[in-house]
Amino acid sequence: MTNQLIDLEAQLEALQQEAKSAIAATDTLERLEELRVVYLGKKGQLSVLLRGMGQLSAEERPRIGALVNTVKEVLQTGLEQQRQNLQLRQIQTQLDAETLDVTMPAVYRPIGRRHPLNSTIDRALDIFVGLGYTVAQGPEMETDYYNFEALNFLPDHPARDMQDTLYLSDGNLLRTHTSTVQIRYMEDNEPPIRIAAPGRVYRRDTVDATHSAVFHQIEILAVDEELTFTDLKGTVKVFLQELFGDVPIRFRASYFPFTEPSAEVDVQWNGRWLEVMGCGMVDPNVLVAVGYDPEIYTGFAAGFGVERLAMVLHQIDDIRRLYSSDLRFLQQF
Ligand code: 2U9
Repeated sequence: MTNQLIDLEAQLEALQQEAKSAIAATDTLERLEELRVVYLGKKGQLSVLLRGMGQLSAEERPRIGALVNTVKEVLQTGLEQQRQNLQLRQIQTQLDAETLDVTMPAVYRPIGRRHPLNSTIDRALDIFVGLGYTVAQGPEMETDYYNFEALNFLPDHPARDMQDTLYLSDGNLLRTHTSTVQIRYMEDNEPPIRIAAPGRVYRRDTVDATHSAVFHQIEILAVDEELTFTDLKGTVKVFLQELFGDVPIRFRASYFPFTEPSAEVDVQWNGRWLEVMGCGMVDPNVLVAVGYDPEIYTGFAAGFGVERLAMVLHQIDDIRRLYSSDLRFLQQF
C-alpha cells in the first residue's frame, strides 16, 4: 500500500467523522443545506479529496472509489436523517406555539347595556312604528313661535313665564315640549300624517325626586280626515297595553292649550292609579297655524314624559337616579 493511499483513506475517514458530527449538530434546515454543499457539493470537500485519486495506481483506485462511495452514502443518509429530524422539530414547535389552552382565564370584556331611558324610548317608538307612525325630530333651541304661538298659547300664558321657560340671551328659548317638532313637520307635509317625536326638553324646574330641568318626551300626532276621539282612545289603549300588559286604564278630562277636548290618562299599576300621559284632539287653531283646513282635517295628539314612564315601569323612586350614571343602579336593567 502506498503512502498516498493510506493518507487518502485517513483523510476520507476524518472527513466522514467531521461531517457526521457537523450534520448532527445542525439546528436549521438552511444550515443543513449549507453543509451538504460544503461536503458533497461539486466543489465540496469530497470532490477535493477525489482529485488526489489521480496519483494512485490502477489497483488502488477501486479501493478508494469504494471508500468514497461509502463515505458519500453515509453522509447522504446522515443528511437525510437530520433533515427529517429538523422537519419534525419544526412541526412540533409550530404545534406547541399554536396550541389553544382552553383552561386559560379569559380576558374580561364587560358587556354594556341600554340605559333604561333609551330602552323606554326604543320600546315606545317600536310600538308607534308598528302602528304606522314615522319618527320625527327637530331642534332643541326654538323660537317663541314654534314653542308657544303656533300651539295656541295666548301671549300671557303662564308657561311662557321666565319662571317656567329657559330663555336664551338672543331671544330664543330651549323647547319646553317636543310639540315644536310636529308644528315644523306639518308646515312641510300635507295630511294624512302620523308622527312620533321623541326628544330632550327643558323646563325651569327645581330638581327634586320627580322633577328635572332637562327631561325627555315622546309625543305623537295624527292628522287625517274624520279622525275622532275614539281613534285617539284606541291608539292610547293599544300603546299602554303593549307597554304595561292588560291593565285597566282611565281617561280624565283635562286642559292643554293645544288640544280640545283634552284628557289625562291613568293606568292601574301595582294596585294604584298612576297618571302616565296626556292627550286630546288637536285644537283647530293649531291646524290653522300650519295651513291645514280644520273643516276638512281633524287630528289627535298624545304626549308623555319618558322618565316618568321608566320610573313607573321599573319602580324607580327618584328621577335623579336616571342621570347619576351609577353602575350599581344601571346594571339592574
Ligand atoms: C301638536 C298638537 C298637540 C301633545 C300632547 C300632552 C297632551 C301631554 C305632557 C305629558 C307629561 C307633557 O312630559 S309632560 O309634561 N303632555 O299631556 N301632549 S297632548 O299634543 C300636541 C302636540 C303637537 C301640534
